[in-house]
Amino acid sequence: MQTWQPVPVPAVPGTPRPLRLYDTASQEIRPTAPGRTATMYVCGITPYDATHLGHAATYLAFDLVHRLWLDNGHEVHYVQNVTDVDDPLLERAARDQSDWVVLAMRETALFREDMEALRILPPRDYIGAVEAVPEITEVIAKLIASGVAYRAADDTYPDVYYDHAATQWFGSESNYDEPTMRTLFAERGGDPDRPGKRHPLDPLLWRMARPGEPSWDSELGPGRPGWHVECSVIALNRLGMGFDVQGGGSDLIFPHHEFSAAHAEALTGQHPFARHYVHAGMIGLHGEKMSKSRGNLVFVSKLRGDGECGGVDPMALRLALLSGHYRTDREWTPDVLAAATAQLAAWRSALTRPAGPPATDTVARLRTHLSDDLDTPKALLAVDAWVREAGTGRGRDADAPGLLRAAVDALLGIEL
Ligand code: 5CA
Ligand code: ZN
Repeated sequence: MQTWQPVPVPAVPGTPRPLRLYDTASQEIRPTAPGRTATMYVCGITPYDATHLGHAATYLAFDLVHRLWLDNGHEVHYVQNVTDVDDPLLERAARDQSDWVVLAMRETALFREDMEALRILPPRDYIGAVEAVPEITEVIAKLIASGVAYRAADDTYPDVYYDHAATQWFGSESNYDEPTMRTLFAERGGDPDRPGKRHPLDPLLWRMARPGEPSWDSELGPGRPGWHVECSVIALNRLGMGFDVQGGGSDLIFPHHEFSAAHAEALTGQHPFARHYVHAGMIGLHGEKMSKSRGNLVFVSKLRGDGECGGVDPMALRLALLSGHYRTDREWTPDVLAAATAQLAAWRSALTRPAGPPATDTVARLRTHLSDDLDTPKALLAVDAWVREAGTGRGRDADAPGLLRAAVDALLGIEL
């Protein structure tokens, strides 16, 4: 799939700091340890509605990972998928009597625009499930051949399922116990009660064609892929086993990331699939997780286009979403945006001065906080402190505004 346009990332003088991130599997903050090329897979959208602030917050968190690795001199091989065929997309298209392909293309195009407006660096590989069907079916056939996948006992629709307990590593990503897994499996797209499965937790790999549903011919028979195997295969075929970061929102911890890892581990006999599993907290509105199914959404595109003054500045949106820590579930309110808008104006005004207080320490603090599990609240306070001092007019360092501008651009992605 076509990806989106990058923005330039300025080099920042001074000493970079290696990035440490919380890993859901080991439940601790650990250093990331990429080779020359850092590798990251982040789960992409299911394009049946526009990008909301929850999506934006999650992609923004991984954009900071990307930027900190760049600051450390790594190249970054970033892969993201688009779940451009799945039940929620087909259901929405049916509800609106629209073509699911057109719906997916439209919402993906809007997502690209939103990502560009927010200055989120694009993935190198942006891959749709549909274009990946041949590589996915190849893997499913191998899983069947090795005995870890099976056909449901159903003469009409012998769908393919994965034996959830096929490897000794199952559960090591989420650390959830079985009752929790069962609850989440039922809530998040699983089919625990499907007759013909060997175990309620076994996830779908290949759904045989039903009347009126899109399907692809393959050695498995006509059908379409399940959700977890899609990400498993797209990541594995581009990044290999043991890539640096698998990312997404915390609603993907189970079953999605557990099974994405499990499929790849069963296929290769190697562990781990990813060296860090990194999860962003949920953005809520009116006390509930912002979600397409609940409909309590604030759209990035709507905010950009809104208002008498020609819409919200995407940099204010970016700052607003960075004002909370990425792992914290947090509420979106108009106050969060108002505070960020004022903060952005203060930062910009301070930088219009020809000189300011020395910024070397501020940049070092920015790096220290961001490399410590992306502590954006502290990073923003460091910039605030410089801006306050600049406001006194006593600073005489003519290089300081330029240095700070470059650091805020490169590390926080905010153009001042
Ligand atoms: N296509 C799958 C992943 S393969 C999917 O989950 N798509 S999605 O459109 O539902 O979500 C896209 C990303 O946004 C996921 O990482 C998800 O965890 C994240 N996300 C969804 N809602 C929120 C929210 N309210 N707050 C933060 N992140 C969210
Ligand atoms: Zn995914």
